[in-house]
Amino acid sequence: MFNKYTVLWTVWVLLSLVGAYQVIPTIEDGIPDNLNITTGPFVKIGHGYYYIEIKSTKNWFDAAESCHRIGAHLIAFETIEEWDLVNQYLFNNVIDNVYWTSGADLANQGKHNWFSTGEPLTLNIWYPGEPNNLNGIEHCDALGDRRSVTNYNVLNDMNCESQKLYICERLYPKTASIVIW
Ligand SMILES: [Ca+2]
Ligand SMILES: [Ca+2]
Repeated sequence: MFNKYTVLWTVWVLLSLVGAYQVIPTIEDGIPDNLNITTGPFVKIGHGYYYIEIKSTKNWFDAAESCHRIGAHLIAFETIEEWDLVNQYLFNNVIDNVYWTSGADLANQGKHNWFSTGEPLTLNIWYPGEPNNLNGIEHCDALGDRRSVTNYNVLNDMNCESQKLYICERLYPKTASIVIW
């Protein structure tokens, strides 16, 4: 009999607790501005976090592996806003060279996708006449080679084996929090 009341009392306490507090888990994109978290070596540009290698040149495959080693991928430009913001950042900081992106047509010749996301490269960010697969050996897409003042940089398919700098992009951080109400 005692055990029965103990069980009932325990259930009541648990129900009271559940009734008194609403526990609301939430997951949001990004990091709240009031949290002082160091995201280095990644720099925040717009909503994205990027690592720009400005010293060590590598072939495209090696560059991709280097990004993976720091929990990132070669950059993919999903929107023209991202393209503009990153290029403005490079321009403002006088980071002026040629950088591997994740763009490539290694899977299907002539069809350039962002290798890091699998999505097709649909933005009009190519230099006129590119991608041209020059000499039949250009399958990896590099950003750079500023050729006009209005367009900071351009995209060009190049030989994947050539040594270039590169830009990695970290998948958006998420903030998990629990609200107890
Ligand atoms: Ca991106
Ligand atoms: Ca080319």
